[in-house]
Amino acid sequence: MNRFTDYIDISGEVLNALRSYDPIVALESTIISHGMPYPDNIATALELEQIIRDNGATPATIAIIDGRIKIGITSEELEILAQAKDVAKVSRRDIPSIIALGKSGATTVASTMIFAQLAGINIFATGGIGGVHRGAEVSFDISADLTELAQTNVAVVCAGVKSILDIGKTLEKLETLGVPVLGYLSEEFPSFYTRKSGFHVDYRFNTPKECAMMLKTKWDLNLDGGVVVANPIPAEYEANEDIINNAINQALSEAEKLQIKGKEVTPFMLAKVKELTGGESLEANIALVRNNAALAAQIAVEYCKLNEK
Ligand code: PSU
Ligand code: MN
Repeated sequence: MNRFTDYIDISGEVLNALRSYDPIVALESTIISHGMPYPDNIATALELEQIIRDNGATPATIAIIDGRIKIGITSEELEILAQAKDVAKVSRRDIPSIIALGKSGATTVASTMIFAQLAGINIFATGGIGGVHRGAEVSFDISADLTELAQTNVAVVCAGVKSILDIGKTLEKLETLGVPVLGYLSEEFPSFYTRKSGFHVDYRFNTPKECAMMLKTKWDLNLDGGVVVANPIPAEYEANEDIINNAINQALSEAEKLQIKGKEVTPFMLAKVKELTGGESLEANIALVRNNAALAAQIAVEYCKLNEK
């Protein structure tokens, strides 16, 4: 017997939406605990939830609190995640240990996808996904987000990947894994802080309805796995490319000097880039996740309509 429900607490708001087959958008918590400074992280998390409601869907922020999987969190739980004391970064392989030990954890793209799918949610908004790190041919550092996208049926609306990663290798790996990459109103794959990366996407999609039809088609055909919906940052919020690239290069050389390894690499790089670019990167980061939350909600609304027919 499948006992996964024994481990999950679903908030009243999300439960109501699930029961009436209303559109729902999942949100991750690593972006709160390890991706943004306090208290901007709380303000942003609350704002994202509101943007999703304003666009006609129900937000479901996902995390592990004291060994319980939370689908939809309270303001007290948000405070715990935002302060990030004793909050682990939880990817697929960390899940059973964190739960069995009764600890709290912030979910990455991979683990948020897993819990979203368990709860019956298939659209998820975030900032950027993990990918193939620069120098992966030596370090083997490739995010578990990519293998999750290959097997878990959740669409991830993001602003591409940060150039702390090797964008070309990340796209190659997604191709190998059979993960579709859609460009929303764009022929180019965005690089998080800026709209361009020099790499193209296979297909441009122009409306939330087109995206929803693509998702329905994929999953109707039992083509298991996720989809990357790449939604470039709005032009007025783009960061200065030179400032970002200088910061990334400096952060990379510091990570190498300090021999940062394993799951610490991404949080270290994110924190360093943030420190070196100050307000510039944070403002862009907040603007792009807002943009992704709105699009994800619009896709979720259209996806629900298609399934009502
Ligand atoms: N990239 C960002 N911001 C983030 C992350 C990545 O620009 O907050 C987080 C996401 O939660 C992502 C995780 O799933 O880092 C990837 O970590 P790793 O590379 O260790 O798999
Ligand atoms: Mn890694």
